[in-house]
Amino acid sequence: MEPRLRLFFALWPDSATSAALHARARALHTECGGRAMRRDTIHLTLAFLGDTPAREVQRLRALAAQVDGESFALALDHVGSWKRNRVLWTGPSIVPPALAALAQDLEARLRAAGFALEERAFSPHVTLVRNARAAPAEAPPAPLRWSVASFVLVASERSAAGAHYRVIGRWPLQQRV
Ligand code: 2AM
Repeated sequence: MEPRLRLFFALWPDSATSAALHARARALHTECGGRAMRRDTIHLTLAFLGDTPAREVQRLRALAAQVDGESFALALDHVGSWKRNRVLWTGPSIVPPALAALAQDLEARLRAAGFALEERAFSPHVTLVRNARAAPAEAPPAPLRWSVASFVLVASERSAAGAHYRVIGRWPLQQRV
């Protein structure tokens, strides 16, 4: 059988940002129960491809290298919860134009290359807790600033310890002058 991978494009936090996001996840877990994301799994998804033949990675790499995105600062100043799947997440209250443009460019290139994507609108979020028992307090969180200078292609692998995310490609975003 042809090998397959579960793939998605994402923003991957640097070490200081992932530590701060993980601290936020632990605080939410203390408040609302559920299961905090492990530090090494915390990310923001740009485009979810799902189950894909492994041979497509080469084409995905070529496509990602064509993306002409700009670096940006992301202010993670909002915490939200989704009742339907009991996810607690953090995200920006204002989506930076460079992030919207990056997600849009990537999506357009993926669709043009024949990759099937879901129709739902891009809603940038970092999942912090799953299976939460309650919604978090309304209080705004301490501001967390993430300097985004690259995006990645990730393979999601399952093991006894849970999901493991392997970064299989990284592309820089242009520094604005
Ligand atoms: P989530 O954090 O809201 O669950 C890997 O599964 C990543 O892809 C997660 O960040 C997940 O978002 C996102 N994703 C987007 N669409 C998905 C889908 N249809 N199935 C699974 N994960 C999806």
